Amino acid sequence: MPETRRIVTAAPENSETPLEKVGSWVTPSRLFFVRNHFEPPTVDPQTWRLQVGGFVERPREWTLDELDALPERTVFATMECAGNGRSFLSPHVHGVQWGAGAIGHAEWTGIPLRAVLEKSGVKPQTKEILFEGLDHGREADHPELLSFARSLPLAKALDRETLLVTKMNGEPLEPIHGFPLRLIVPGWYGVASVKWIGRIDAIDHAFTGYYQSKKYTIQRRTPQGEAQTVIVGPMPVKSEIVRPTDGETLGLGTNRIFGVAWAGEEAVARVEVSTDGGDSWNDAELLGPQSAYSWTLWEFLWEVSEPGQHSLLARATSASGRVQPLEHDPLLGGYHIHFTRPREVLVGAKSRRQDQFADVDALVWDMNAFAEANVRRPLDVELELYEGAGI
Ligand SMILES: Nc1nc2c(c(=O)[nH]1)N[C@H]1C(S)=C(S)[C@@H](COP(=O)(O)O)O[C@H]1N2
Ligand SMILES: [Mo]
Repeated sequence: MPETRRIVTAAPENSETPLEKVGSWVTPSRLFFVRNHFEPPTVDPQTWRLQVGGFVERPREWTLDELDALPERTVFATMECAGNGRSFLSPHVHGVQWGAGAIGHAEWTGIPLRAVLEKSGVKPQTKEILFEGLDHGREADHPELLSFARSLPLAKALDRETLLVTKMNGEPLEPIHGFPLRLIVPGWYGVASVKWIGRIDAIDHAFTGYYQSKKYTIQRRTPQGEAQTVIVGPMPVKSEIVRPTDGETLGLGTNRIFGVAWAGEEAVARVEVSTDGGDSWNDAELLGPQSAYSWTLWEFLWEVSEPGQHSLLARATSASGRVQPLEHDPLLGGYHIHFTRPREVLVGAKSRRQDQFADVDALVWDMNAFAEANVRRPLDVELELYEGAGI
């Protein structure tokens, strides 16, 4: 059976990347998680138009062919849903009950949003750029018909790596991932990356639509100790142990602890692993590129000589020194769930299993492809292989 996404809700589809099967730096599109608030719209690319308006000198509409004629750019970026990991919270928080898999890393190709905005001439009073999807429906606490819409501050909208994407992993966008056109906001939680875009408007005020007022906001403590409401934006630093999985039985000898780590708009600088519930920490080895927006794969080879129960933890540090927290801050509610979550494993007296990480070739291939596409950055794409590791 080929791997598939793991369904969390069927209609509309909300589904997870089968994270424990990750064997490549780029997540295949068909395994890449899906987050839909409404049923995906069916879009006819022949009649589809992108409307650009609001505070611009030259409002206009674009056909797909006209957009395709503009210069392309490619960005590798990790996208995580802001509610990823919600099912691990205690007490329970309302919302889609994601496990760890509302995340993926892909190669996104399209037109810099900036290029399209420049063609229309953004007026000086513009504060934000607003994006509206073609999907709509109703929410339990919002009985009137609602479109999925989000805005970006002008500076992030004009960033050269904020793209209007037509291709994911080198192929035309799949309908469920936003065909024919979606936004990708590298380093930000997925909610910013509006799918099935129909309209873009330059606006002169802060947008307060449903998905950035009623939902997708967090509370933060100011330096003065006051709680402040903030719209979900850049992703914080986080790591995830991919293998072994919770409750897995390992063998004596060398066990590979393998995972991913990301830090939003920053690169990951360090991942540490604890095999004793947080009493002591060891540096993991970072595999392949460490660059802004992209997750970094890592491994730690754990020598175990005694059988027993172990609590495994991983924590990541970003390039600027931000460290993944050990606890979930309740002020964050059901978003920004990036605390270190223990994996409980049992080390048995024997049973050394073959290393399941058999697709290392694919991983190295991905990393080399990235290296070619990003020749400006120095890269270390070496990956060592170990025989007979425990997982
Ligand atoms: N139009 C539209 N865009 C959307 C959404 C949506 O429901 N409708 N969901 C957002 C959220 S919350 C996430 S996490 C990402 C998920 O993108 P994916 O389904 O391609 O993984 O899309 C974002 N863009
Ligand atoms: Mo999301």
